[in-house]
Amino acid sequence: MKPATASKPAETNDRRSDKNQIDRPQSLGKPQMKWGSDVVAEVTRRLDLKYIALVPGASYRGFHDSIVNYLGNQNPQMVICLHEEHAVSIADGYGKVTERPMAVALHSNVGLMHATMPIFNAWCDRTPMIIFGATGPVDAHRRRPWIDWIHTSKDQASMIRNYIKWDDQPASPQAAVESVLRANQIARSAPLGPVYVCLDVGLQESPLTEEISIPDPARFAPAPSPAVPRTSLHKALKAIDKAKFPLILMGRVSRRQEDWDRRVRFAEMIGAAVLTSSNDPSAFPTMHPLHLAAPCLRPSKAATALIEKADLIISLDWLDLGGVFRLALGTAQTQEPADKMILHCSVDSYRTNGWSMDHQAMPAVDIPIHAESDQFVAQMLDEMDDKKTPKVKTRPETKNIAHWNDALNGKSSPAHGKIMTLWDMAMTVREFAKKRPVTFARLPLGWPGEACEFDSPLSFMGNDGGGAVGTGPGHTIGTALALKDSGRLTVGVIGDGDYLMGVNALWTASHFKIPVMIVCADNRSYFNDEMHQERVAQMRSRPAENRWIGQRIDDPRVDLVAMARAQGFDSEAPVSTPEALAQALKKGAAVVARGGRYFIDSVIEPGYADSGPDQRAGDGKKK
Ligand SMILES: Cc1ncc(C[n+]2csc(CCOP(=O)(O)OP(=O)(O)O)c2C)c(N)n1
Ligand SMILES: [Mg+2]
Repeated sequence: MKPATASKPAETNDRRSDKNQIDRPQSLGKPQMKWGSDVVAEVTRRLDLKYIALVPGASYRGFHDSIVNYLGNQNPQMVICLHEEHAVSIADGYGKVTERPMAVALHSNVGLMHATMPIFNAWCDRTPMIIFGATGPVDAHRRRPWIDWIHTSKDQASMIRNYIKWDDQPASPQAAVESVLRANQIARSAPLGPVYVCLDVGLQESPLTEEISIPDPARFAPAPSPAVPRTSLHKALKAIDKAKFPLILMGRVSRRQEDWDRRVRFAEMIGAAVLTSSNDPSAFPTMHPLHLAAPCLRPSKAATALIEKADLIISLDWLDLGGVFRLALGTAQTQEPADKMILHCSVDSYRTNGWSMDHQAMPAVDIPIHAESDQFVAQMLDEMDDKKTPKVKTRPETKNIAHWNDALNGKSSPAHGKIMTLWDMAMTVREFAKKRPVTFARLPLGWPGEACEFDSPLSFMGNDGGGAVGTGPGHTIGTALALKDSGRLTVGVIGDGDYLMGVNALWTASHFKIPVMIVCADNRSYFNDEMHQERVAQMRSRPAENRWIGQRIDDPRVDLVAMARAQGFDSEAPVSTPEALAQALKKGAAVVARGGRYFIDSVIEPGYADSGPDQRAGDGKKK
């Protein structure tokens, strides 16, 4: 936005009230492509990247000028952030919803250093993202004294190369065209992920000496996902026919409604039980009669029983298949693989490297499928349609198992009249979300799977793939940006530690008038780690009552509401009972429906819903 002047306040306010009129440049005339950075901006526009999240910096002042004064700050539009960590987290939240990259611009080495953690997180999330960085001038002769020298690093991408799919530092405007087109192609090829293009100041700030032609990006588009060989489809069909109790582990799948519908049809046609992960975005209707145990990350008792019973496991890119078998079946990792027929569908090995262990333990697999899960499901349905397989197959074994929701037996009502536990809070939120289309951008540690009533691929966007505290606010705002015209209510439920680490992401939501609600599970503690300290103390026969030291965030108590209000959010006093939380949620929904932003400080007893350590605290041993 142009700074307000005393003579024209009304005009400034009017401009600000139209969300498409935020931060509009003036007096552009008819901009011509004249500088190196204009070429990069032009290719970015043709790739239809709507936003570029950034914290400014002189290393990319040429590119910055090109976005404002050459592109008119539209397609992409700058999304200004108060920390590089938020810029990347917002792009991650946006990319998870849309499965399309958002652009990010990071200042030289120092901005990139601030951004490393959420870039790792985006890598683990398999989120597409095009990150522009800057350095130089690489030509030392052109460097300004001091500042240009400290902000020039050789091989800057080496800071993040282990957790991005590709990087480049083009040396000419012509090379930059190819570089950005390739960045787009790689980021959008499965498995999706972040890429980095570092722009030399010399390249950005040099005038063009010849006309640069920019080809049609459609001819540099990513190829469709690889198809499943027919022999593998036939093997899968045979295994399904033979199985008495097939179980589908629905892991990383697409956000598309038609893929969701196909997954439901597939499970129904083969009569398989279904499990989903509480860490990944929603993959299957959790209230469906075949979704037999509540979503979980570490297998719960009910999930373990299903895994034990299954004679065929169909893993749709389940995040940690080997780990799940180890936990549920007590098997030793590779040496003693699960004694079941296992089909595993994933393209993950296309991007696995030797630095990051996020590929997880290696499971033994009888029918490996090197394709994306939804491609596999679509081809399986085609095969079954061709064979005229009956539409719905009910297996007696599946029919006789109680649904997780029935098994709650009234436990879903929160206790009234006293300070909430996380369970009470979760049940109150579940009740609230039943009445409207809600997208949970995030859910906090220890959140019970029993509160996860999901009926759409956009019900839940999954948690931080990299276990990265501080990304919750940014993810929530990026999700809300992607969904702002969808009619869905975006809610980020996050821990107080996560909130406080990423809190100044909230300002960006206010500046861009992004409708969103943030609800903080405020236990005044890094509680997850209290559980770890308790466990260590117990293992060492030391006093577990000291577990809170170095973990509690309550002396002084941080005014979470004030921190939200200071950045333009509406909020009221903290709530600590289910009744007050229900009221606050209703009020917040009304504020957000009017295009506003609402924050709720939901005070809870320290503790998790199962009164045990969260998934991250586990030692992997079978209990
Ligand atoms: C960047 C980062 N720092 C530290 C940790 C270790 N850690 C894991 S969970 C956690 C506590 C998070 O606190 P909060 O969001 O309040 O959730 P709670 O544990 O209270 O449920 C911490 C510090 C981490 N995962 N990431
Ligand atoms: Mg906490």
